[in-house]
Amino acid sequence: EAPAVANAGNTKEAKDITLGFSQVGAESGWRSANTKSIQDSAKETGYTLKFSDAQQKQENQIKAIRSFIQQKVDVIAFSPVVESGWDTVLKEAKDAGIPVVLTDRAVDSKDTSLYITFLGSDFVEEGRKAGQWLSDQYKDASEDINIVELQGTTGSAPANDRMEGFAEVIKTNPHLKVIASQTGDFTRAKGKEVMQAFLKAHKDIDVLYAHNDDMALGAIQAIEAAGLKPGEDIKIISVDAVKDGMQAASEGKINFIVECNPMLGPQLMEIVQNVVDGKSVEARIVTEESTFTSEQAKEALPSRPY
Ligand code: GYE
Repeated sequence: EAPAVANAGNTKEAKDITLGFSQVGAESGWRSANTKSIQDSAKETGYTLKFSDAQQKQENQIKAIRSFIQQKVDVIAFSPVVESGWDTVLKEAKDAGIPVVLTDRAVDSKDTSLYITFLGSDFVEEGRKAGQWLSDQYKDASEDINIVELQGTTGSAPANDRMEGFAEVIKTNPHLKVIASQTGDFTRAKGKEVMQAFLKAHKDIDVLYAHNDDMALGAIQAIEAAGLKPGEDIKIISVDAVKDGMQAASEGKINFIVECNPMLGPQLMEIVQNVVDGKSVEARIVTEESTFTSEQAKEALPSRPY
């Protein structure tokens, strides 16, 4: 028997609860782990999941949300590819009486009544952790340290915030200089391509800060192809701590990884349950995360779940 839940006097069995989820895409290892977590958790709870992949395009997400509204799902959840431009469609959901949950990425809407809660990481804090490690590494530097930055998807919360947190911390050390910063769209292919261009344009790159592991992994290919040693000739910091990233870290090719947890499924299903039950939900739910040096990555790798 599926557990019954109540909504304003009506009881609904788990199997009668439908969640519409609009995913960003399949751009990275993080995203694949996130999708799997959501699909597995929906199955476990017995909810019906309508899952839609937007292929990194906002217009596809807006279409998916409109279709969820038409299908009268019980709850809509989505991970907004970029921060701005959501007010109209979120108002449509609100007018239809369908609660919306933001997962993973934030929106910049002033009207916070347009969604119930935002479940995800603190990306500014992730950027600060990356900057702090670097700042500590070079606290005695007497010359300029040239940093190149591979940004995530332009206009996305993690790209904006990881850039901001990092900049905030490294500015306390005047020798840390970001000499180039460009988007690699969170993908391996673009990370490689942009790093190739960085290497052509700048002869003296000391550090790469990549907003995710996949871009760092692409950049590592470009660095090796240029006859340089990743992790030695160029120090590398990235964010996520997915398996391939942790593998590269354990081999010393990535020096420091800031963890970003993609396993949001179980918490999302709990939120859906509470929303359907008419219970109150916290407006912001932050996931817990740590960091890994190469040595710590080597130790943690065998027991990483994703
Ligand atoms: O870091 C990156 C993915 O929004 C936190 O998106 C997520 C980011 C993650 O493509 O790998």
